[in-house]
Amino acid sequence: MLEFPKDFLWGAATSAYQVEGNNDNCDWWEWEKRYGLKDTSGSACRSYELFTQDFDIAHRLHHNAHRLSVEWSRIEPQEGVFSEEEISHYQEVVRALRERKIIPVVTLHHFTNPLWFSRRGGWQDAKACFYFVRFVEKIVEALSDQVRYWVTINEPMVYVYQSYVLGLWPPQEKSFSLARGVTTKLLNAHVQAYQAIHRLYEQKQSGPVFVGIAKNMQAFVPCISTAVNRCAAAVRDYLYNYELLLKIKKRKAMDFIGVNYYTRNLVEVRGGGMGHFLLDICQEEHSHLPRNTLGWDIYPEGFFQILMKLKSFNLPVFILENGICTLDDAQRWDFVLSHLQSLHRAISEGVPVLGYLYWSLLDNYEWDKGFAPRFGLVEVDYKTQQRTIRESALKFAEVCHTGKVVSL
Ligand code: IFM
Repeated sequence: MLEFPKDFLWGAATSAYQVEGNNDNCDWWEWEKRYGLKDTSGSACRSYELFTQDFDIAHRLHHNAHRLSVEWSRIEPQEGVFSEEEISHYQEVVRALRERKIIPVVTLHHFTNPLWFSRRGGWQDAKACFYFVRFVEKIVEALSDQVRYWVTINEPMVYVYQSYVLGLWPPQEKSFSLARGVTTKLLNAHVQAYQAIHRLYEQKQSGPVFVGIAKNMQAFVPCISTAVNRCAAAVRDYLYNYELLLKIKKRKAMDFIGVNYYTRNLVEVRGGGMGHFLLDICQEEHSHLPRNTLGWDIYPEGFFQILMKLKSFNLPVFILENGICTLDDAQRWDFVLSHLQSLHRAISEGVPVLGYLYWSLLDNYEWDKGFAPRFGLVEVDYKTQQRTIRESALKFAEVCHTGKVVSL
């Protein structure tokens, strides 16, 4: 048996837009309709109302931590106007977790922006950081006596890639220079939010606080091992996985590194020029790895490699997301087990890890992919909102309870 550290944090993650439902005052709500998506988020999992039921399930599954996000567009529905009612709602939500002895891990930005903010230019606006930090101060102040773990921004590079490189997600821009500008804004927003949160806790003498960012990390593997593919894989690994983290570390603005890991990227440069070098992936069927229902390779080895490279940061690592969408629940359990084995291997080789949160507690709204991908430990019937605990959830519950998994 492989044994995890005694005070390890075990649980699952969600985000407001994907589970709450009816977040009708943000850019995604408007965009998903304008874009004509087959599935719009609608009432999603109705967790805005059903959160106590969801947390009862997490409690029964022996989770001792839970990651959720607060929805900026609810809290600040108009520029500079804060809703006391919504702030109380989130106070109630984190209280509900604590009453169940579940440690809340709260994300402040998870892809969505208030409509007023996006209409001003969103993350391109010169005052973007100012607006974000003002919101952060307001909500952190309200939750500081109940929350110790904060995640400033979820997957900044994914946001930039989807919204400013691919031009798929709102605001659907396609420009390397905008992408660079927004990346810098997100970096500054993180640093300023980090400083604001620490300042607040010091002023209130609210005890220790831990602030990090949720970094999506991918293994970059050359497909055919040519010099150009190897070189592109190394460059992408640095730019995508580490550059931002190194900058944050340099500015001393991170108490832990939040890692979201799912898959690998099979690098195959198919033409000349920077675009090909940075973005091309294998288009043939060269990968023989099993995949999730979105076609992502399942590659637990990459998880280990990435964690090992984080060792040099000398900071605790917190796995904030790791999961699979699949219609085969046995495959879900294989995924979790193999990734936990990789994680344990990294821990035993000296990587300090605080905890592991599976993505996701519930099936939920997978952005432009709609409701079809099933990531949940718990199945959601979107017609009745009935929750059904999957077999994999029970197996994971045993791990959360004992802190042990079978060895390879
Ligand atoms: O659903 C997303 C989540 O919002 C961010 N990380 C990846 C998940 C699966 O795609």
